[in-house]
Amino acid sequence: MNQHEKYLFDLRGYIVVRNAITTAQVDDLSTRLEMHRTEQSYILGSDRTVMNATEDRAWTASSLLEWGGCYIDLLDLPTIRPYLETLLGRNYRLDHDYIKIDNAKHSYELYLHGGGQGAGGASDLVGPTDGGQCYYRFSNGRFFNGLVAVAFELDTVLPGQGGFACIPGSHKVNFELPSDWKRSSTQAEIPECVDRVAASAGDAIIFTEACAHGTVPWCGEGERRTIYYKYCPHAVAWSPGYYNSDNYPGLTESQKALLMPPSAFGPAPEIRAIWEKAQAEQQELIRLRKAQD
Ligand SMILES: O=C(O)CCC(=O)C(=O)O
Repeated sequence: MNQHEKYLFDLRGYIVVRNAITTAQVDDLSTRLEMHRTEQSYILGSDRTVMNATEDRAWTASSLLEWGGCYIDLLDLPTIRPYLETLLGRNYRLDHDYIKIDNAKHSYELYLHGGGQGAGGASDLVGPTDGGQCYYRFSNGRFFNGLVAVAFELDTVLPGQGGFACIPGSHKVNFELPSDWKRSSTQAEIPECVDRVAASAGDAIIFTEACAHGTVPWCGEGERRTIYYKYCPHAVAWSPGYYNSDNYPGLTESQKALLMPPSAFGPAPEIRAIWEKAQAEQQELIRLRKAQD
């Protein structure tokens, strides 16, 4: 992450990384998405607040990682890793992943959520407790973020069509977002202080969840398909469900480390051993339950 990018991220709460994924990677991600989506789908994967069936192995929920190919590669991409290391420190983890599709059929109002230091207010989608999970600060020469989102664009989003929006600088604000600015059902209603971010297929928008953000109501002809991989410092958890790296064969050690459940100790070998024991016990429980049926 170069000096200009650090400056812009600190100033605005987001940056756009151009060509973060190649055309071949966009094609692979796109092909796998089209294989899995249905007429109705506009969100795929999971924010991991919804568990699958109860017989699932160890606390797991749907994940785009099940689709394999470049969905696995996105986990630890060389073009993105240096940004995550700078913004989160060395020990960070993937907390959740999903895809959102904006088109004429599935267009949303802009709902600005997040906001540093609890600025989203008590009713905020991501800050209903104290807002502490949406933290952002820079001190002792480094960034601290409670959640960093990487939004990979599979389609080009031109100015005026829709896409990612945020109030630049709101990750550092000390006042609650005025309630009449929270929701805009049309583009015309969007307050002037909101940045609407155009991007090309293959670009990644990296933003801190502490920046008040949302999606511009879609006015384009085609659609916008965006993949979100969201990362936390190791001791932080947003989702109640954790990944189980056993579900995704062939992962590298560093990919496995990124899927470790949260703890203050990061993916240390002794912590991994505890998690492996928990998984094994869960497997045993599933086996015993099946034997009883
Ligand atoms: O990229 C967007 O449309 C905004 C996504 C969003 O609101 C979120 O990730 O919480």
